[in-house]
Amino acid sequence: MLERLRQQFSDVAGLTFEQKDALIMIRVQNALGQAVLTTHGAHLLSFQPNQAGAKDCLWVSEAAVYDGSKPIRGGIPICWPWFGAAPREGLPAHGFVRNRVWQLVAVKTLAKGQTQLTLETQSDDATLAMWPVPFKLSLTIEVGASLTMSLTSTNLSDRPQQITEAFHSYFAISDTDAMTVSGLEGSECHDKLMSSAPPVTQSGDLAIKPPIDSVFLNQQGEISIADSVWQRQFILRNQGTASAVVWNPGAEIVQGFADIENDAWPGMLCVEVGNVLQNAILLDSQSSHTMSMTLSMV
Ligand code: TA6
Repeated sequence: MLERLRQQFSDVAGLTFEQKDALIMIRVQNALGQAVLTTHGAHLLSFQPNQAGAKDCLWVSEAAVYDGSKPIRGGIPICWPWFGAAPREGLPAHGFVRNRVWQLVAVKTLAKGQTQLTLETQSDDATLAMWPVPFKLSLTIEVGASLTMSLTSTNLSDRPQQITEAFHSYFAISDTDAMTVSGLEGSECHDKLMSSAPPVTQSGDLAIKPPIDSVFLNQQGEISIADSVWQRQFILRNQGTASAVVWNPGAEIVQGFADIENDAWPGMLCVEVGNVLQNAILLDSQSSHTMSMTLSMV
């Protein structure tokens, strides 16, 4: 597989492949930025614009597992065709595509120097046993001074199908105390840690006080994630999404995660965008839907 990929894409500058435990890692380097992803889950693990002194935008756990048995903890996992708890017992949370090997089908250099990669996965006997819907999923990732990810879902069945989905991004941060998230104002906040509480309308910016696990429905406009210590801000510009999720487990809940060190939670913050809960997408038969996110760092 590694050799086949090296040969297939030998003409693309700045693209290298390597093995990490059971997974194939793809490293992208161009004049504008750099990134690392793996075919396991089409999971992006690292993104850094080529700015002087820039640190990685993404956090990956020191205790992450690369043996292919479970999704990697950190980076940008793709949750699909459901977000959160599975529709029935025995199925994985956040869907199954983050734990499948995707195919890298195309890589090209765009006119302004970004590298664009396309990965795909589709239904097979294993997915149909979990979710009886024929589908195709295509992800394009553009690595430049900013990062753009676009996920296109196609319903190949003969009837409408509902999906929920998210880019479950883990951002690298100085400390949760230093973080403020803006752009959620006016959205409908569901606090998953107080599931009996009615939703409230979000007012103003969100200061991060872990634990936090909140879903913001009907979110519109760009989201900014400001780090007052590292003095940087992530800007998320989204299309085809109506929901955002903010998550950090904090000191107690983190102890339930075998793949996060107990003291690592202050260094990461998940700000996810997608279509979840009542913002689910209803895909007509033989039709497609695309959600995209552009991440810039200022
Ligand atoms: O997006 C927040 C969340 O759904 C939390 O409830 C939390 O459990 C987290 O994702 C991690 O989920 P995972 O399935 O990756 O362990």
